[in-house]
Amino acid sequence: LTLEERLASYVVEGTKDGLIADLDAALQKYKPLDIINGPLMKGMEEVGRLFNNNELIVAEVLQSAEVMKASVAYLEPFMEKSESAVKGKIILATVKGDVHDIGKNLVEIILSNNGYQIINLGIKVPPEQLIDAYRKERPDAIGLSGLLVKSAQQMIVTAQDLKTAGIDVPILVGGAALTRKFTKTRIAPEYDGLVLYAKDAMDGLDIANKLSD
Ligand code: B1M
Repeated sequence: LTLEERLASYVVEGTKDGLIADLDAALQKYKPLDIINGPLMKGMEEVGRLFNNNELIVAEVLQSAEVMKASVAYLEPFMEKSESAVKGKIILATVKGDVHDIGKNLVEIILSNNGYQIINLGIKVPPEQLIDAYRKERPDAIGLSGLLVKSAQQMIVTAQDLKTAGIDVPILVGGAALTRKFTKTRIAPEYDGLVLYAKDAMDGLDIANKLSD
């Protein structure tokens, strides 16, 4: 197997034997984020495909998630960091009913490495908790992540609840079940402030930077 194929296979197999040595080798060739978005994501996509075909069980997918998390944690110190002053404060959460947090945590790393103060509320966050956190923290934006089809619906409910609470800071949304179109036609009309779709963590950073300018 090539280095890239081996990196994907650690995720698919859910094993860490040899992982760090190969991540070190990859760092000689690629930027940390390109390793994540390239071979490691490719492995995750394969995990999703196998899981969908009932060829993997949840316990196995969890092991794959562990490998992904360990890889991101190992690569994080090698990522570029801007020395800039704080550009803004952002609350991040995976919406109610959804436990997927790898993508959200990647967004946290990218934003905090680039001058944002992040309040990460974790997973399965109901609107009430977001509203409380908003009132306590007064963030410049709220970031919502969700990977399940039902999470896209939950984002609509969350936007409605935030609006009812009088909140209108920009909302950044992302995750596999969402699209730009869904964001524009289904979530944005339910909210008074901006609702912006990010296709990945770097896109999220670009949007945050545009907002803070
Ligand atoms: Co789940 N799962 N899972 N899972 N899981 C999916 C999402 C699924 C597509 C797999 C499949 O069937 N093919 C499917 C969803 C089906 C659907 O609704 N359409 C699914 C399912 C069904 C489930 C369960 C219901 C399974 C079960 O119990 N029967 C269950 C759900 C439990 C719940 O949430 N209530 C479940 C559980 C799990 C595990 C716990 C085992 C594990 C998660 C571990 C964890 O996160 N700590 C897991 C995993 C790992 C996956 C897959 C395989 C990989 C997800 C991932 O981490 N990707 C996933 C299939 C797939 O996506 N290929 C799948 C890597 C990550 C970096 O990408 O999160 O997409 P992602 O983030 C991207 C972008 O989306 C974006 O940026 C990131 C890239 O830079 N992004 C944002 C995300 N959030 C953003 C926020 C932003 C901006 C960008 O701004 C705020």
